[in-house]
Amino acid sequence: MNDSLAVIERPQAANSTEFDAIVIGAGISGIFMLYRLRELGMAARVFETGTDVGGTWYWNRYPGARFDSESWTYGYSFSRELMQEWDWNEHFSPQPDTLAYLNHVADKFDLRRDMQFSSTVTAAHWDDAANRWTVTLESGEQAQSRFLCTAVGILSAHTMPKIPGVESFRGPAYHPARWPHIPVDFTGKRVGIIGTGATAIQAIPEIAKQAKQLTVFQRRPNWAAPLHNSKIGKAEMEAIKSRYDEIYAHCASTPMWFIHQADPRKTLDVPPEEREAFWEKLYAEPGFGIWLGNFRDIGVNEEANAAISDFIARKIRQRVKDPKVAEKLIPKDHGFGSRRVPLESGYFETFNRDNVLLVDTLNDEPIERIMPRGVKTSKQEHEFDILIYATGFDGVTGAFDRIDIRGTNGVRLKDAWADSPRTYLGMLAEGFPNMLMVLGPHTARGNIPQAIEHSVNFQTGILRFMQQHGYTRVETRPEHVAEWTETVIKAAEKLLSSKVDSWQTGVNRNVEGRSVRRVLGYNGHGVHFRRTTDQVATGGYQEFAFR
Ligand code: NA7
Repeated sequence: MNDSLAVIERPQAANSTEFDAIVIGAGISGIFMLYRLRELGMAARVFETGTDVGGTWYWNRYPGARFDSESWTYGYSFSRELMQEWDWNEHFSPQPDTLAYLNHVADKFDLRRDMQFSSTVTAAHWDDAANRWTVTLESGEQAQSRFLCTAVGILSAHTMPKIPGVESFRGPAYHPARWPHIPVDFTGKRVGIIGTGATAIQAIPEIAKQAKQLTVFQRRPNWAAPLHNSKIGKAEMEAIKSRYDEIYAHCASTPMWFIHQADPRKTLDVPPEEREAFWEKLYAEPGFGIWLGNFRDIGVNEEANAAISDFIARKIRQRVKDPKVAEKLIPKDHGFGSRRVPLESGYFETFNRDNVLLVDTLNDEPIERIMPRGVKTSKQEHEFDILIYATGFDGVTGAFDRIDIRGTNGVRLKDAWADSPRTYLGMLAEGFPNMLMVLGPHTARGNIPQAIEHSVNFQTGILRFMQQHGYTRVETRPEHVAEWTETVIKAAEKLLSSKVDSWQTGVNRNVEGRSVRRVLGYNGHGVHFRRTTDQVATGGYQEFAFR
């Protein structure tokens, strides 16, 4: 941890278009990247589509939006002062608090003066002769830089459903990732929501409390488990603050950098009664424990997975009064934890309300089209005042695909990654010199802010090394890209999640060419990833080619 905000910043004219580094995105990644670039004395400019900082937490303002991870593990750890002065109000921070936190960080370190908002990057082209990037904004404005830092997020390219008539609905229609900045009033309204992923599972209970009628269009159900959120009192927050070193060190030792550590036992080695008692305990505890703190083989062994899936299914049957509705809410096509597990606050009980209707669009009532007044299914027309498309994102590579990024010889990143991304550590791509990716494909993720900090620290370590040696250009070496790509693909092979369609396996049928599964993340142990990056750094970055 390092508090020092250095240093030798190069003075930069306000209207300059020449930078040492351009950062795309002012979310958690872009904020921290800018902070570190400044420490290196680099002139940097952040371009951001939104009107302010926050990224995911700027856009996703839908009711119920909050962390599914413990707030006190989900902040930055680079500044002790920041950690000690910020009080989290809830164990799982609601979106407005998180956005306030990110604004606080931007203010504290005076970051906004190097950020340009309402500025969508549409293209970034590498000029091999000049050794620099030219970045183009939607406005036509251009800027140049030696380094391009992509801080575009893994879930920022939201997708609308491919349903005929989507544009024809007459009332207000929202995607949660483009939620209005003033709260939507659902009082007395008939509301339809399409999609039942993590987003909808947070939003549905909140909307149901207000709306006159809420109709949920579910294509495939998702397994979900209770969040058990609660407030954090003053004394508790002080106790957390006193343990931050210990908490972050513990997270760094777990597979996905969360507080949760898998139980070393194998599911079927544990007697059934003991298993049940363990699962009851996990189900009653806050957070991802039921998923990430479970027996170590639930994500790889079919039989073990069937046992935990059966336990969660029984919970759903207990919580949902109408057995037919309960059955519809229980996934049959994939096991518990093989897609990202949404955490919920009263989601299943919401279907016991008189004003909530579940429509199973896979088995009972396929959606045929969106109409001016609502949604037409094979059976009827459902009329609505408000429609919500909680239909997700083109995950991980989607945000890259939306920018015309071209590397050496004019090769487009989208073409280079058409079948599958190829990177070294998920941080540099072959043929794209001086492009540093935070949360790029094939990197370690899990606890996102901790992954971001690790990644930015490693990447700015490369930049520092370059400064020390007078290098101006860094590239991956093909053999290391090949080796890393193979490592990543191998690590995913044994996982049950690799056999399931989801944004994590790169499937989104609302996007052309995205119906085939791909490996998009590094699924090895977080400790292994840290060790690998540490070895590369201490070894003098020999895996990279410098000029
Ligand atoms: P998800 O988890 O990708 O969920 C999207 C949902 O939308 C899911 O239920 C989809 O059903 C449904 N969907 C998508 N397209 C359609 C169409 N065309 N028709 C009907 N239903 C559709 O996105 P979220 O925003 O909920 O969560 C994303 C991540 O954000 C989450 O994992 C957390 O990490 C935070 P399907 O399952 O494809 O049948």
